Amino acid sequence: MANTTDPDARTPVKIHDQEALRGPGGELHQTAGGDTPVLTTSHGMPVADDQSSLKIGPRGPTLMEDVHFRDKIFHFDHERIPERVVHARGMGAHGFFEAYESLADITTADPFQEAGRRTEAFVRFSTVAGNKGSFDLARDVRGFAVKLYTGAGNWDIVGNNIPVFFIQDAIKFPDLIHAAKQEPDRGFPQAQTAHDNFWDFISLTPESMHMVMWIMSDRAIPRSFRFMEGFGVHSFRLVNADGKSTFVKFHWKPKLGMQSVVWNEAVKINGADPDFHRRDLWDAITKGDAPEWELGLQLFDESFAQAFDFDILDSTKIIPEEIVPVRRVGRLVLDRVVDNFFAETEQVAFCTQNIIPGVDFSNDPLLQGRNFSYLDTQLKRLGSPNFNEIPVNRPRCPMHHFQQDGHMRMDVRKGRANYEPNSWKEGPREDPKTGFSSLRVTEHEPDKLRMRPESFADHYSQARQFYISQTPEERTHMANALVFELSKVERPDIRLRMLSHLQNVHEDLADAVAAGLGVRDMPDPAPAAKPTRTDLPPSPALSIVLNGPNSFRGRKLGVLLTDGADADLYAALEKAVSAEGAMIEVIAPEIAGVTLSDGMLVPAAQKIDGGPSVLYDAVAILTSAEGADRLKTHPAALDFIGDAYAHRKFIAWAPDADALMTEAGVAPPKRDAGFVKLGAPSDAPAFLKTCRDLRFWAREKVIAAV
Ligand code: HDD
Repeated sequence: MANTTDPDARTPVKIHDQEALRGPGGELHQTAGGDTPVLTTSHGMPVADDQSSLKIGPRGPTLMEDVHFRDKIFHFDHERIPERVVHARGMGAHGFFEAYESLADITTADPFQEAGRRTEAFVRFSTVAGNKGSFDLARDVRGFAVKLYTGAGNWDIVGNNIPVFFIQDAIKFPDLIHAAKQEPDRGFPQAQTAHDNFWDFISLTPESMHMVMWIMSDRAIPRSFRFMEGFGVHSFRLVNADGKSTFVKFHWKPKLGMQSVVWNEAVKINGADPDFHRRDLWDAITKGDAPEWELGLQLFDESFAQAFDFDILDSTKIIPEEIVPVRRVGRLVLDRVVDNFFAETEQVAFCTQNIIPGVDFSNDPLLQGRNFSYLDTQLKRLGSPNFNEIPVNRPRCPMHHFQQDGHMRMDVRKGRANYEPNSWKEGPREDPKTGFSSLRVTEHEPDKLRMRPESFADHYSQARQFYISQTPEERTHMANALVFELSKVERPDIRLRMLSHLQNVHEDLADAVAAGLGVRDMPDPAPAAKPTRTDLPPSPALSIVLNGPNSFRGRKLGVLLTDGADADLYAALEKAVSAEGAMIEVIAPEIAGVTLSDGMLVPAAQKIDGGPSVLYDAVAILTSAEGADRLKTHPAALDFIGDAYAHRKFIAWAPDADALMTEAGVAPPKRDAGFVKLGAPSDAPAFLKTCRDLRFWAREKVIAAV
């Protein structure tokens, strides 16, 4: 029997009879009264007092003997583990993959053996360059790492939201990442590539030009993890029961369609809500709006690989969807948030080398290098070769092997034999029928050497193809992004070197960037290993704007409300938003909310200073005339409207908000077709319909791109 502390009364209470506290399995449940468990040390010893350390007298020195104090501080001192060397900032969620059809003719991979088969999944999204505590809206690639807990072991598809990569060979990865992250002498800039070292490396690495087009496009500033594509990047192989191999590229297609923010918005979101993407995923899942992606496969054979214009082993190239269509074979649903961020999102360990029977690697030199790096990094990060025993990493299928011991071993294996073969008739045996065997491939490479194949030499043609596949607005955003980034570069020679590459990509882009940088004498084009092909047609699948969702579903309307606002209008908006499957959030002068014209109190989600319009996909200004008058001198209210206009958002407004709108700089000549006047409640559904276009891009012709 021991004493413990009642957390409310802070008076010692007696633990009940220990026998009565045993659960069905014989385990001990210590309680501090009712269902409240007793605080214990990490060794399970009940704690009587957690408020003060043990001292000689109330003002005397602390004693070494205070084992509770030492246990607590010891554990705290060791709370941090090394953050990921890249992709440090991320957000994970649980869910499942469900196959639409059997792909047994193509692969023996477990998730695809029958229509409707569900495979448990964990996904972690991330940025690449920033540290763990950096902001979400960095201009950066997003990681899209999927772990499928299949019946034949864990299969990790460790991809990004961009289908190509900066470099062709993994040996250049440390150089790329060193150049992209903070400069080593000063330790900044954080979470951005807008600095000399990055552009120095890039401008000396022509193979990165295709990827540069993608990261300078709106793909690098997604509105939400829910609205972005994912890609496995490399060519992999699927292998069927006859040992026949088919090449495959993996795509994740968001059911909600693609959407990005504009750069000026991204910069402001980072200030208003640095956790914008994390919160968005958390909110959507906890509200029951589980995001979904369809798994798409681009399948092709050896003869296509031979005939294709580019090398399918080169990760700086895509295969346009117009050439090899994407076959949608299943859906990924994320329907459960993590219980504990560290235990799951932080400790999840993705490894490209985690494949299963029916899947195999290609010779892509980037993939081959990754297959070493991921295992190695998990040992450093998680500290033990037993990281597979952490719940989030643990395969859901049975595991039988002779690996043993090591730090933090959890499994207690029984038996005498820990080797194979053995005469004890103990332990598992290999199975040629169901076990993984590498595809038998005849390699035709006679020489051991360090070199890139000639077939990897075209660095500009697909970069150009990406650029010409964008809408005019998207092309302008790319030029602006390059101007922004290169304007942060201190050395003029680096800026000029980039311009020399851009000329090989597209003259219009080079001219726009030169103009934006104020460069008067265009440098000569960079010497190219292969001339840029101008015959590659645009690929509409590469544009975000051309692949919009035609729905406002999953998006968020921000409604600026004041006391006295028209209750019928607000009710109609609420109804229209819910009919569209979207979300609504009220922003008000005070967080307690507003009293509408009918006397109803509507609580606010944000006080206006903390809820700028950058946090919403579209906005409505529903003020009373007095409310409008009051907000006319409120800078956050004026910014709310002015920014929504500048960021090409759809704006609904009640007639009583007229004067406030004018004060915010959007007087009638500026009220283009992106504005919808809510004259009557019946106008609300029409406004939501308008919002399906997500942005009013025509405004970009009137005001400079942001
Ligand atoms: Fe990587 C993490 C994606 C090239 C080495 N990578 C990491 C993550 C993603 C990617 C999504 C985060 C996983 C998570 O959420 O835990 N990486 C890619 C893609 C690449 C790529 C799509 C190119 C196609 N990576 C790449 C190369 C190397 C690495 C060439 C090294 C040779 N990547 C790592 C790493 C990381 C990592 C150091 C850091 C943390 C981790 O692995 O678990 O091993």
